[in-house]
Amino acid sequence: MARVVVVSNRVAVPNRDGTRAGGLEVVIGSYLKRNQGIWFGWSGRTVAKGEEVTRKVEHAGVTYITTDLLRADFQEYYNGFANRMLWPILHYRLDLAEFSSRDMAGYLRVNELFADRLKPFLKPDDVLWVHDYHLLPLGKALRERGVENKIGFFLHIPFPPPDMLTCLPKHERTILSLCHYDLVGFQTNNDADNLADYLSHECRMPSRDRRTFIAGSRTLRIGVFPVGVEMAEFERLARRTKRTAVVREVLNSLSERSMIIGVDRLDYSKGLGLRVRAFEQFLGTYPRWRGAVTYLQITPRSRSEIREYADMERRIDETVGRVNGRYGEASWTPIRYVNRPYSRTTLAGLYRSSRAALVTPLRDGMNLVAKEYIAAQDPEDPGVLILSRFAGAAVECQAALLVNPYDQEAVAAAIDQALSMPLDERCGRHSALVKVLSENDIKDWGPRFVAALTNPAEAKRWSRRASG
Ligand code: GDG
Repeated sequence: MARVVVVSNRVAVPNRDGTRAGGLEVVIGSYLKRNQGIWFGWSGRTVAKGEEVTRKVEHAGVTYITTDLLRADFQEYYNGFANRMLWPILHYRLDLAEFSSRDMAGYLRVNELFADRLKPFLKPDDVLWVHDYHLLPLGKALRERGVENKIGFFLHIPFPPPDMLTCLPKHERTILSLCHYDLVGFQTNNDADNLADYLSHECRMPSRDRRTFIAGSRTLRIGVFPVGVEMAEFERLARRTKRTAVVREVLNSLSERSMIIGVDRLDYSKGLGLRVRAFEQFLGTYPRWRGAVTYLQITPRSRSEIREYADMERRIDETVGRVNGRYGEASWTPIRYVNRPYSRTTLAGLYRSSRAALVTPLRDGMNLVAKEYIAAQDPEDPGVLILSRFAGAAVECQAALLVNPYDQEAVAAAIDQALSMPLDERCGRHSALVKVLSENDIKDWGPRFVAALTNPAEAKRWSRRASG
């Protein structure tokens, strides 16, 4: 078996507290735990010129290679182009995108720097697997340095239609550079179709079947590989941790009230402001639930150094305060809003203790919280998932209560429906969801992608099988 070299912006070198919040780290960590290999990326440190270090650490069969970035490079590449331009555009938020050619130059420069620093570690038969929007042009930079290995790319976040992609100034320098990969993977067929449309209509690139494109002397294949979760392991973890002191303490503090849970990084794509307003509407429209249900929203901060994130944080704080002030009582706080991260085990126990989960992103590549919530439930007495139709997870989670997150009345009605749902309907929906999600356990995700990268016939098979 060829050695797999995973490349992502951030490398999660195992830490002791286990409270890191972020889908990509969870997914890659779970792949490398079983399949070993190398994980290359940024160390998380920014340094002054001349102080950059590339380090190599071995842990449980995985080699972690991390590299420092200069402060200015990080600012332009990460805070600038990746998170103020690509992240909003790829999440259909043209209104929040801020272009600067200086940031784009920094983005391209850091991708070249990654290629320079990675190349000395590569062996001729290594298979490279690059992750996410920070590294769209890394394949091109590696090819320019003579790397002829198989290189695949997986996008964890949504990929919008060409009309939006082409709002990205000089999009050929970033989006079109995907053609230097052998395989580009997406979460859903919708995302894959959008790249096919961009290549066919915008770039007039010939294709055989909208999943295979001829780009000069190279062939680019497009596939669909929805990320999943470890279903059985997560259920076991949730069963065990429901009895731990932290989870028991939360449950005791509810005084027999039902709990609704939300868990999201603090990000505008997650639709938190609208969600809190929908909960407010729910309390207004269905007064019988006042005092009978508590909504726990766990929201670790992310990217606080970017202005839009700081503004959003303030607005959500104000909305939560308003709802609690309007409906709360001395003995009951409707919304418990916490910005600190919890351990994965505590989260699992809290999911299992919640009567419903509110997962209402405005756009999401997949959304692992939705799947983790389903995995964590007690099959004899499961809670109900309320899920945005704009999360990639909605393709598989048709048995959830699917909602339009922009429609506050509909979300409020779905909360009422979830809390009133009879046991047999809850069990029926839950077993349908478990069946679908177990067929796409995260254990198979990485091997599937790597097989498709190294064996084109596999790619076709998987893109036909993946629904949506
Ligand atoms: C990107 C895409 C795609 C959250 N809070 C805590 C915590 N988390 C964990 C969750 C979950 C992960 O972080 C979040 O994953 P999501 O999928 O919900 O969202 P993103 O971080 O935006 O992930 C997304 C994903 O990549 C994978 O491809 O699904 O669409 O945007 O696992 O449980 N973990 C801990 N403490 C917390 O407080 N330990």
